[in-house]
Amino acid sequence: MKLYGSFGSPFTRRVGTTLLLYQLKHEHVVLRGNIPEELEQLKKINPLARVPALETDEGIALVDSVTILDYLDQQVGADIRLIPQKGIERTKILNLVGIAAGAAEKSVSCYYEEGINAKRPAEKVHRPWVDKMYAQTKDGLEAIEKMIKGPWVMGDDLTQADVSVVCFWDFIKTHRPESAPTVCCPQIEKISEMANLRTAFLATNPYK
Ligand SMILES: N[C@@H](CCC(=O)N[C@@H](CS)C(=O)NCC(=O)O)C(=O)O
Repeated sequence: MKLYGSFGSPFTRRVGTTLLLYQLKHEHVVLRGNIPEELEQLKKINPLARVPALETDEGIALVDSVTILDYLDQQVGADIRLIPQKGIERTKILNLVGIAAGAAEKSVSCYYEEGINAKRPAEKVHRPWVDKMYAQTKDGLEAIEKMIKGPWVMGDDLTQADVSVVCFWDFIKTHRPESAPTVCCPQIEKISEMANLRTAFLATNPYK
């Protein structure tokens, strides 16, 4: 298997961390969309030219981290997979991961709107829209904060909820400007600290 993308992308990082937790043999190919030659290479694998992308051993190119994680879950046993195959716990994890991914998507959009990585000239930024996205990220994360059972997101066991929330939180915390409303999530922060002591998270952590 080949994973394309850099761990600066929280969506790529959650796939990379899952691959390591599952101990699945793979190659990591760092592709950055802001480098023209790397973007061309990426387009051959993902028509959307986004990361992550995963090339399976059968030669199938998978795009979107949700699809990739679903594929990885099918490569390991029921006792290892981070999202159960069926049942209400599966639904709860997917729901929580969906909220976290939504919060992260809004944060990534803000990252492209303003700051040193902005794709838009400062005078063309539409302030109300950007502020709404900062609020969506905050509200999504603070909703998750209330859902945390402890010590991990869903209780005693580490699940995909932890992998995704930690990868998204670390990105959001790092890139959120001081001018944006503060996000208060002490429990998520604690889980991030706990997770980042583990090899699979540490190896993919671009901020260490
Ligand atoms: N829903 C996608 C989101 C992927 C995504 O937004 N990737 C960003 C980097 S974090 C990207 O490649 N953006 C470049 C672009 O959209 O042109 C997933 O879960 O994989």
